[in-house]
Amino acid sequence: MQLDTIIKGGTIVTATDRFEADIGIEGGRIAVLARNLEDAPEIIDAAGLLVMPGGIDSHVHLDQPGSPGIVMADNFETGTRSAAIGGNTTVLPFCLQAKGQTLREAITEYERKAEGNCYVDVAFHLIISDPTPQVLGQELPALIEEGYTSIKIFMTYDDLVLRDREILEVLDVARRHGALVMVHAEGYDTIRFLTDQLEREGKTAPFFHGPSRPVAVEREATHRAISLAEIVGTDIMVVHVSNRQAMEEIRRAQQRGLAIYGETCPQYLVLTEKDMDRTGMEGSKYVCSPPPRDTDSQLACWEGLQQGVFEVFSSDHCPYRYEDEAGKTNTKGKTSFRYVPNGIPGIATRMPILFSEGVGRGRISLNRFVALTSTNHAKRYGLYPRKGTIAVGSDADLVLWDDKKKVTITHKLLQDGCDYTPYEGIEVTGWPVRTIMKGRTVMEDGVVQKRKSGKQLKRTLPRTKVF
Ligand code: DUC
Ligand code: ZN
Ligand code: ZN
Ligand code: ZN
Repeated sequence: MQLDTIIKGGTIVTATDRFEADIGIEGGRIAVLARNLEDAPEIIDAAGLLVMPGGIDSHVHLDQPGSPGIVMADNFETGTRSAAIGGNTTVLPFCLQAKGQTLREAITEYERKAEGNCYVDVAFHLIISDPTPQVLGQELPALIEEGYTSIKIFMTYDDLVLRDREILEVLDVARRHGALVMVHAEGYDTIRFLTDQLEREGKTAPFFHGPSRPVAVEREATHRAISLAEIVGTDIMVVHVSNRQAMEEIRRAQQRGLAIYGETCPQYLVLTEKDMDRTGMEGSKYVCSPPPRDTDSQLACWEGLQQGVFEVFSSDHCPYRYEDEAGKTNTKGKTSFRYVPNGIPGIATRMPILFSEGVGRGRISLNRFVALTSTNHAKRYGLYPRKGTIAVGSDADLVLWDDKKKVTITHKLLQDGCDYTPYEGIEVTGWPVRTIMKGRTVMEDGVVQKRKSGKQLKRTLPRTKVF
């Protein structure tokens, strides 16, 4: 066996193990795990570093159009570059079906945008906004068979919301063909009612984004989504869970034996509603949906991560520039939170924040960190064992992690297309110092290589049991 690369002297950490070994790489895959490997053209010294599966971020938005005039700050090039900075080797963005569009048209559009522009591997979820009989009866079943095995649906937003009947129809197709439905659980009518009421009272600052979609709005929709899934008899992933009451809905469903999965994100661990309470439009830098809540909600999200209610930790990277006509401060001449696009960047900061706040503070183990940032994403979304682990035969997608390195997060470090980070000034201990994809270095010490060798991945059905 002629190895191409050896990663030498590191401590390998997977979702289940921790051991000292060298990694021999051949043809982009892991060929051997053993002590004292020698003889390869490239030898990477990992002494004193943790060697973990490259991060998989299964919830990111790249180059997705917002409402008219609003432009997403990252395309596939800048978004995947920032992903590599943060130790990721695979991301799962969304392919958004616009109303009136076929799914196939949407896929063609997004795959064209991604082709040749990605620093890391990419696999698309579908967003269904227009579940016509043609989409549900023909397109979707065929696409699931092709490897588009996860679909996001929304219970809110003018352009995206599905009625319960439509949700049931999508869930039923997913059940019959084995796909996984990801649900944005916030109730449309209540948000509209509260938004109108707040505006009438002159409460239009970014802070009021929170009160326009309180915990009860998310809890109610979570409960309803779970009930609809139970009625149809299918699995769902409740994404971006922000608080205790929604988390408890998922926990109760799991305790009743339902296959309901949960995801939470960095913003729900380290931001609160107070971050939106700043002068002028400054608070809009923290506007995302669901909104950051309070410190008990943060505690609940930690509990969910610790206890397995949440099986994946994603960024929900959804970047809009702050100082830009096309971004956060474009309020169409009016100053209301209603016009602030919902979403914040976080593709590079996801792993460092969870590592520092989670592993560093003894809230989660190193193995759980790997499961939450990589392995469980691969299993749930049909990429395992090619992705998400360190094993012979798997892609050599790795992150070399300096667990002692102290970094103060600043936007400049992240190399995304946005103009700020909501995590500015946060100090973390532990940082990715090298990202390796299919055996080749993509990022070293904050420098991203020129080569954009990320590919679009085909996926299998997400049937693997994660725990
Ligand atoms: N949902 C997301 O998943 N991302 C950003 C905005 C939203 O509502
Ligand atoms: Zn969402
Ligand atoms: Zn309930
Ligand atoms: Zn999202």
